[in-house]
Amino acid sequence: MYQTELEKLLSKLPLGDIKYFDSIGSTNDEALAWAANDAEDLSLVIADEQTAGRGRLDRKWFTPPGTALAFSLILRPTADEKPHLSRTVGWAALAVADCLRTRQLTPQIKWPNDVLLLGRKVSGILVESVWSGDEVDCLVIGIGINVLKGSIPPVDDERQFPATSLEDELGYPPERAEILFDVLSNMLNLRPQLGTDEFLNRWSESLAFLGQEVQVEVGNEVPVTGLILGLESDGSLRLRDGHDKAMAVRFGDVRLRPGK
Ligand code: BT5
Repeated sequence: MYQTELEKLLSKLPLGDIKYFDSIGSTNDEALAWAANDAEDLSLVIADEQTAGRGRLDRKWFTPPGTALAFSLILRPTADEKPHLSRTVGWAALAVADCLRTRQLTPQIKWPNDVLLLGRKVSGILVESVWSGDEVDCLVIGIGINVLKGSIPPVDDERQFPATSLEDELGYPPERAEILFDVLSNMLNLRPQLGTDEFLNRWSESLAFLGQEVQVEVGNEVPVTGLILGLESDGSLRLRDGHDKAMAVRFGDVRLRPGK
């Protein structure tokens, strides 16, 4: 039923091939293998359930059946897009945020890869690359969205940040297929803007805790406290520390929390 509805809606978009699974380990793993093989640009892997959904650094991403969106879009970047690939996570986050805005919600992007509603995580993004020598050949853009209440992980899980679902925030259960359609259309529409200043500004303006103090933990280093100033051109986070010194935090093993 879900698959038929999805296929009908998605046939209206100029995507590559689509693989649908009732249950899978991780849509990103499937998409990475497909991308390394012969997947065409904008091919898509969608699953109703993930049994080994992944976040960054192999953290778990919870995707129980019948409740969430879990999908991975394969991007074969053009030569023009290759200099801007560090902005990909922002591209996906803005596409999710724009979809939620059209439903009268107020999303914020917790840099680098979470979308929040009223301070709770509703969506997570995991971008992974397939290399050819020292060049990125393909990107896999994995997006998980908590649509119905049942998609929220149990509190005793390894959850590090409060979570919510669209159903909780809207007060009614939205159609998963429609949310997926909107996020993918937004991605297609935003794609030509990836390298523009306008794109970077829109991403910056959507940041959670903009102008506020946050604690940033990189790897196992001592957390740094700073004020979020915005984004660097490559999508790194621009902060000002307690000594008025500006600094940039690059992607990687970064955890961000509101300051005290
Ligand atoms: C992320 O990692 O937020 C990236 C999640 C990407 C998931 C998609 S689903 C489709 C594709 N296939 C995959 O296998 N992955 C991608 P990170 O920032 O590391 O956050 C992971 C943390 O989020 C976990 O350690 C938990 O604390 C929390 N978490 C797990 N499941 C959650 C959920 N459904 N909602 C909110 N938080 C969750």
